[in-house]
Amino acid sequence: MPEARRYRCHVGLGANLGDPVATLRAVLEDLAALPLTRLVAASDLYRNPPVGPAGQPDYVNGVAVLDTALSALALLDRLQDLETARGRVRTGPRWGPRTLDLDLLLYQDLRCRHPRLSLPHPRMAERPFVLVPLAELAPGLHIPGRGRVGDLAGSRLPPGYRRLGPGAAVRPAPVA
Ligand code: A4P
Ligand code: MG
Repeated sequence: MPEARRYRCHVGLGANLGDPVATLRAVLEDLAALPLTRLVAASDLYRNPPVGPAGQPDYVNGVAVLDTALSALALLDRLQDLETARGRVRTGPRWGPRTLDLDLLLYQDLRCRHPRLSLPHPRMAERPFVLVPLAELAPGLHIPGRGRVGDLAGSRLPPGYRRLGPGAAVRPAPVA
């Protein structure tokens, strides 16, 4: 039987309630255990100031690279299940605090506007908390219509950013 085609995906991880570092480390293991999916690489984790309503705790953010044979919507379902399993509550203000946020940033080079899924993630190119960890793994990656990740991220850590070290216990090799 031929092996199913695998699609390269980039997933943004964020949390600012509970123990964000422990949550993101555990979620990287959950991502590695998804069916038909391989965790290819995980960035360092970064503590950084919130974008959105003030008065919420700092976030911890990172990025994971997956190769998956799941469809984009099936992968989104799995990501939302993981958010729910970690106590994500979907009430409260837009961009308010959360125990876990998993954003599907890119699914190969798919562009889509579906009621449940926009790809590339519409705000990823403006957000240092996405670009900084993504640039660590894939500086040459192009965000369709926006540019090269390494150029968008810049060469210095933005103010208020602190690198916390690897998110995955065993760090897979960086990707091109
Ligand atoms: N949805 C559509 N496209 C996607 C996609 N590509 N990936 C839909 C994931 N979901 C997508 O998402 C709302 C709906 O978007 C979902 O039902 C899904 O079907 P959500 O996770 O419930 O809500 P959200 O995350 O609050 O919305 P949004 O607008 O995606 O917010 P962001 O852009 O994720 O921002 N500051 C720092 N420092 N670090 C952060 O991680 N995160 C946010 C949230 C705000 N400020 C932050 C951070
Ligand atoms: Mg989100």
